[in-house]
Amino acid sequence: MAYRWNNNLKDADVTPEKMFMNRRALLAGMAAATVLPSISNAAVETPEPNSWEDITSYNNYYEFGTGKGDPAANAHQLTISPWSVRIDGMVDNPGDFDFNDIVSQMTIEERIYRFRCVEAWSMVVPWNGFELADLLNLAGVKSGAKYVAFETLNRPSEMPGLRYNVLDWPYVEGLRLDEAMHPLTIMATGIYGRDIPKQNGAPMRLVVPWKYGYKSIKSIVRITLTDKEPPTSWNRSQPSEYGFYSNVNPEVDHPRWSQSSERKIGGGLFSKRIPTLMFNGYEDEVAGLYAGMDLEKYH
Ligand SMILES: Nc1nc2c(c(=O)[nH]1)N[C@H]1C(S)=C(S)[C@@H](COP(=O)(O)O)O[C@H]1N2
Ligand SMILES: [Mo]
Repeated sequence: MAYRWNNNLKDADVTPEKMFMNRRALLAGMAAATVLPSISNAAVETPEPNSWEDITSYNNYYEFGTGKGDPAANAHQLTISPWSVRIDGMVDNPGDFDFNDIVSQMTIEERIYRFRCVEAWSMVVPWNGFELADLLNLAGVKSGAKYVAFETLNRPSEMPGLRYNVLDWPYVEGLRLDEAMHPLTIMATGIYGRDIPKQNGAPMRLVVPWKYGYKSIKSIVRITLTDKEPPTSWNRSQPSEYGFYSNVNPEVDHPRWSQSSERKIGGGLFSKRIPTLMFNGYEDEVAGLYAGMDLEKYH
């Protein structure tokens, strides 16, 4: 990897408690920062992470119900061991990869990312995980592949929300290959140094910090390399509201509400709306992926 561990994190943002949580990753990050060219944007600071309570009790995971509290109430039913991920399509080594085997071959790091839901709320989450590029390289991406398709588990016996046709199941998402290979794109396997809770997408969920939250597909069982733009669940259900790219963009409103500001969860009654940043604050790192594209058309 050309560079790692870019999260715009300032020393002042890291409380002693959080340092304790993942000293090894933090030290690795600080060491890397001294030898690698810094690509962080000094003007953009990562705010204080949300609490464990906020992150694990206010969720979107429609396979467990559409209410914000439903995933926390219902996801305990999910069996996550054993777990395997099928990687297929345009790869050199297609097959079923055991989750524990994958993790044992990956570099697990902590990254604190801002997270922006399309519903105009946001959170700051200290993820643990590995770069998606490392997993794709393990499978060996064939030349000619242009997109990556992702699929969530579809197990009605453990996911009560699947009986409602709010989306067509299984939940699917997609990225362009260069987005998938970008070093900011991670597979999260933990939060605050603990295993990722089921309501947050155990055992492995995507995190793409410059895109609206729904791109960050949970509990992934299949990853397919393809040369065609894959379907996505939200685009299928409401094509006028949800495009393929779904980059956070304060200038392109959702048809039913403004995307120019957001409310950070956990601020209580007096929480102020804060301005939403282009590409959720990761503009320096990712704007180049979309050079020359009309971001209103390709929203
Ligand atoms: N399989 C699946 N993945 C999903 C969703 C879902 O309903 N099902 N919701 C998405 C949406 S809209 C958001 S905002 C994030 C929420 O992630 P969090 O609950 O960890 O904050 O998960 C995304 N991933
Ligand atoms: Mo969302």
